[in-house]
Amino acid sequence: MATLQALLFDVDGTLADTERDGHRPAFNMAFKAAGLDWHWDESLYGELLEVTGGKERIRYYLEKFNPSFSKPDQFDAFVKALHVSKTRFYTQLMAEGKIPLRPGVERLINEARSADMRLAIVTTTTPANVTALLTNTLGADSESWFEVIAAGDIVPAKKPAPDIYLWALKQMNLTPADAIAFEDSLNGIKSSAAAQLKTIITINDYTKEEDFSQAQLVLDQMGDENKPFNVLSGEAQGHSFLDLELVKKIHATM
Ligand code: XBP
Ligand code: MG
Repeated sequence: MATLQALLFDVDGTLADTERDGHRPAFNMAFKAAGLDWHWDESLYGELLEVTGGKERIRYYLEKFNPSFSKPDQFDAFVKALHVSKTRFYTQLMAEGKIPLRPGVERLINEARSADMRLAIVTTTTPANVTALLTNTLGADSESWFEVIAAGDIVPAKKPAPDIYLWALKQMNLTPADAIAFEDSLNGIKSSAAAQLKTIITINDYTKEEDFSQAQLVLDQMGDENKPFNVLSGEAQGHSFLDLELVKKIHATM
């Protein structure tokens, strides 16, 4: 059994509940600023999350939920510009500091750093969004804690394809057996599992009904000493919150 060397973190939904209160309002602000009457409410956004990537999600929305919209001639450029505007609104929202990290995230990252564990971010969101979340929650220099930030359009095939995880592992010169992934969604675990990574899931409101049968451990949150997690599947082996020792035990199970 390989020794655990690296923790690979998804961002949206895993580090923070950014989808409902960050990305969704930012999309709506961009639509309004562009003079579009589109509005993505919480329930519609849940359906749109089927597709990862903001530009891809806009296209999917038009195809499936707003097919009568007459596309402008330069449609690719139109989607790109709308998405640039959305990223601007999203990073502004993060700068306002309204979206905290989920329980236990900062504690686990700090513990992993103290133990010289290697860290990476593996996400489909735009790199500027990762910077905005990390710097406004963990501090100005926190991006440098992560050896690799695999994000956005680095690989053309976003999650659920394994490509972004495989890219990150390659950059770190690691095999899948050397690392473990942290995810919150079905698209996320499809990606990490297809990259042969063991995966710990922390669910959220958008993902709680999804199929996590490929996960080694499914929790409602990472939790803290005074805020125990609920175990939805897998073995917490006597632990009440996700610390590095439990992560190592999960990594070591067959
Ligand atoms: C989240 C995503 C992203 C964000 C939007 O994936 O699918 O597309 O919703 O970000 P993950 P962009 O959980 O893997 O981070 O608009 O920048 O694409
Ligand atoms: Mg996610």
